[in-house]
Amino acid sequence: MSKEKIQICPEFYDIMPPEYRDLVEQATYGKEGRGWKDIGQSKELIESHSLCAGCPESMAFRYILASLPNPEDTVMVGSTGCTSLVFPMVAVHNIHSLFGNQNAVASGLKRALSVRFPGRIKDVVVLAGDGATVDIGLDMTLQAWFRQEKFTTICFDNELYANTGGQESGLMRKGFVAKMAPVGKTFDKVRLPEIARESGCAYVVNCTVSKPNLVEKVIRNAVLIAREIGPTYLQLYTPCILEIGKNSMEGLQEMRDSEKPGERFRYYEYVTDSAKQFLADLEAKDKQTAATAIEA
Ligand SMILES: Cc1ncc(C[n+]2csc(CCOP(=O)(O)OP(=O)(O)O)c2C)c(N)n1
Ligand code: SF4
Ligand SMILES: [Mg+2]
Repeated sequence: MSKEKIQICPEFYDIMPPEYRDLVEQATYGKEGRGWKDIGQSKELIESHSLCAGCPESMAFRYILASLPNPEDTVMVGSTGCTSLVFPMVAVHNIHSLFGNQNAVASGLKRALSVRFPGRIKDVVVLAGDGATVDIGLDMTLQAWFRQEKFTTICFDNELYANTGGQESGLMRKGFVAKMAPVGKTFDKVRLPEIARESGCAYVVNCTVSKPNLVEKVIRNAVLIAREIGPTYLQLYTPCILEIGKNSMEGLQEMRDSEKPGERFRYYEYVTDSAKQFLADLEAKDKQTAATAIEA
């Protein structure tokens, strides 16, 4: 695996924006053990992305992109929302799907890739907002899990429809008043992680993106388990600072506050027995590889 797969076509090299050239040349493709610590020297997301200044989604994007175990052979599937503004600026293959259809598109894509590239590992990762995952796309989300489609679904949960100005979503917390939901949410946040567990996901995590090493771990686990065992689901709190009235420096603290014991985003993890065994085998293999490297 190497950067060869994402080289810019020589005929177009001169006219590509310098930021894009940099993106392709500085990505950490082909590097064993890549992770969030590479972010200072590598580039998987153009800095001039179109999210609001300080939006935690940009942080989450960078951690995720840096942590994908197989970026050259990964295709991400996005959906309409703030996240879809970012996809044109990332150095990983991606497809934009009609709002809510992302898990149906990913199902077909994953199957088509296994036919088109037999014997080669191809990972598919859905990344969509809570409106796309839980409201308009809930049918597609659940049906992909029921069918045991082998890909990862990541929901950037900002607890509302941010991109259209702040409407209520199923993941909005009770009582919250948004700019375009003035009455306030009258019922509790839908417990999608629980539904994911009951719908056959092999690995489910609910957390914030405040800790890069944690994001790296859960991304790696989710992608590798989806590849070998079955569907995986990550619900990551990426607060819409604009809607909750925070400034661009306050997103991190908001996440830290929301992950305290008893809060909405305290760490939750569910792992099936077969996925646990898979992770234990993987860890043993990693230790063995490290020990062999030291000996050599
Ligand atoms: C089929 C369709 N329905 C509705 C819309 C309008 N729309 C665009 S973004 C959006 C909300 C996105 O909310 P969410 O998925 O939570 O993402 P966020 O913007 O919060 O990151 C809606 C309803 C659309 N573009 N396409
Ligand atoms: S509207 Fe909210 S979620 Fe969207 S980019 Fe701005 S701060 Fe982020
Ligand atoms: Mg949202």
